[in-house]
Amino acid sequence: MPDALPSDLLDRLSALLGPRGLLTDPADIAPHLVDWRNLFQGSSPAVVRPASTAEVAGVVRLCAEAGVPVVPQGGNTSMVAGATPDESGRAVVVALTRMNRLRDLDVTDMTMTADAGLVLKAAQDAAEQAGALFPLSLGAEGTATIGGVLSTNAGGNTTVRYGNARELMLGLEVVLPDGSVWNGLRRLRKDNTGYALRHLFVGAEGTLGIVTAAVLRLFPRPRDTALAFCAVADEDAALALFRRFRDRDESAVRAFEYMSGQGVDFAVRHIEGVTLPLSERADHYVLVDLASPRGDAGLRGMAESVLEEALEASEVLDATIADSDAAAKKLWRIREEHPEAQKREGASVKNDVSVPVSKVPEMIRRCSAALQALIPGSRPVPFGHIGDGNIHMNLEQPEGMDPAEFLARSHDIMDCVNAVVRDLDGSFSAEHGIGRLKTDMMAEWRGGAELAAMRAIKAALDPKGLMNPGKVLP
Ligand code: FAD
Ligand code: 2HG
Ligand code: ZN
Repeated sequence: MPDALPSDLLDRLSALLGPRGLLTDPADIAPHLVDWRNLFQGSSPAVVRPASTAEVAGVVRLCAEAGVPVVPQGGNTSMVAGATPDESGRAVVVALTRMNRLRDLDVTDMTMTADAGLVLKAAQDAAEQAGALFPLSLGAEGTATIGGVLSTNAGGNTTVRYGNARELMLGLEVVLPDGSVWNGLRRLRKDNTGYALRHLFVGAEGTLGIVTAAVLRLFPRPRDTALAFCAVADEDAALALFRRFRDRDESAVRAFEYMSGQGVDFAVRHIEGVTLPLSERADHYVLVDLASPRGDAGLRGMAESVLEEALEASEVLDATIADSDAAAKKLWRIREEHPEAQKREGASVKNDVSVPVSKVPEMIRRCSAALQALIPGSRPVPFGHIGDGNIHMNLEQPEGMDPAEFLARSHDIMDCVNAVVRDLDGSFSAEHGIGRLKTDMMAEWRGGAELAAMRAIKAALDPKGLMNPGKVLP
């Protein structure tokens, strides 16, 4: 429906971007209008695909002049429909994926400067080719972009060691809502010069401007690694094992992931090539990923010795340590395929929550019981980043239930989990953000002075409210 745009805007966008930079055919636009979870179907007359910062600035300026909203989009893997336009058909989607250059990489500064549309995996590969490490790692890394992971402040598997995306960023280049360009691509470790503007845009989910490039931190590459897949007695045992490894050598714990028996069952059932690596099924598992830049760190020996202690303490029931890179990848797939396996099993509701690490076992147990009481036969699938206190407290529909009937209970399910999480001083969104899905929770959780300050920031930078409207703020 191109006539949803003011007359001549399309012509001006076309003149600015050329044929490769502007999509108006509904078939070409369609994949950009629906979120990864198929929760929201948006509408838009055009998707623009700028190839440079100047082109992004030009698009934003033209749209601002015409009063047309813009929706930044990277790999479109948002779990909360943050990159999906609304149904009005008024917004233009700005897809950043043609901006995928690595601008610079410096192993003395240990930084790289990348376009926002560079895919996360490509950034990891570039760092590795230079003999370094860009540590951010998540299941969507083959599709998610640098602009997307920064705009959601993505966490993922290595937060426990390296921090969230925010901690991995030193500088940004941003096109502001009026079309002006802020070049903050400074690669400085020390720079106390007023408000840390760059941090405003991290986690803003595209509501304050469009990130066009970023300076990212690099780390020494691992020279010794070890990966163990363990069956553990219960949630407390999972946490106790985390503490054992952390006490032995905190710097070596690159990832520490919890999985329930239910989640692993789904992965084995639905994902080709995924098998249970232990002789007996268990109700609780963890994946322990150790890495050190020291070639002589002896991590396999360390893993064996810690696991031995934990076996004696009856925390660990059984364990296997990968004996090759291929075996390690296979073990990681059991964890990484959890979202896809859950999708294939049927309808599910996600609860990306966090609590203080010490409260994780209680949170999982209380939420699981409350959810099963709420919807008899439903199947809790808690999994994720236990070392960060961030569990995906997901719920799979009862077998045989109509998926639509189950999804109609989504808000009850989220409320049920959130009540426990609130009681334990946690957060209703640990790493996926707010997007469109969770805006109605903001007033209750972040109301008062906090939400008022957020609104003031939004109004100052985007007075016309054209930058990803309807996201984050209620
Ligand atoms: P998109 O989905 O395109 O956009 C996400 C948000 O950022 C939207 O609000 C969008 O408007 C905005 N945005 C995108 N690019 C820009 C830009 N250049 N400038 C300004 N705003 C922009 N998240 C985690 O934190 N941890 C995980 O472990 C994790 N695992 C995942 C596994 C799977 C299988 C999937 C599908 C998703 C997972 N996610 C995870 C969700 C997630 O947020 C990301 O995959 C990633 O951060 C989004 O990147 P993207 O490029 O796809 O962004
Ligand atoms: C992960 O950790 C992602 O795999 C997705 O954050 C979690 O599917 C989910 O709920
Ligand atoms: Zn996650």
